[in-house]
Amino acid sequence: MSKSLVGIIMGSKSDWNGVMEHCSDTLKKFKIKHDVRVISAHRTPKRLHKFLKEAEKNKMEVIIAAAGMSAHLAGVTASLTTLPVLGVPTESKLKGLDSLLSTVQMPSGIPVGTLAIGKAGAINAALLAVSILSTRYEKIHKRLLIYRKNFEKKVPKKPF
Ligand code: RP5
Repeated sequence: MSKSLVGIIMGSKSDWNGVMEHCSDTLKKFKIKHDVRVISAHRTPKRLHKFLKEAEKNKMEVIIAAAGMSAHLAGVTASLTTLPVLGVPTESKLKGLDSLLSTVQMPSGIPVGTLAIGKAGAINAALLAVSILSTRYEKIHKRLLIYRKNFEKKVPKKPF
């Protein structure tokens, strides 16, 4: 599998540290090749169009789009492609509530699979991408089953 199966795009470099880096790290744990780019729906719309053209040409399979504040990146991305788009709202001065609502409140017709705000959402977006890919790639499915087994073991049986 040498092509990038997943694309991670984010509205700003400021979405990387402590947030989207965890999305990338999670995909790395599953040995899933992915592209990481700073692309903003409003600051760099041409970059978004070019990226999606290449993503479709290169048969990318899932796109993860993270943005904060007026976070329309995931929605605009979903409107321009039929690939599944997972949205990660990032934190803001309003604690990410603005980003969450901008990402999740898509009118019917163009869906965005929206995850939690910040780091948890970034990790879960990667894990959801892994689940999507696992229906097609047996190797990824096996890695996901092992991950789940180990994950359960890490949960303590008692709180003290
Ligand atoms: C959004 O605005 C970005 O996704 C980021 O979360 C937020 C702030 O961007 P910067 O001003 O830090 O570049 O477009």
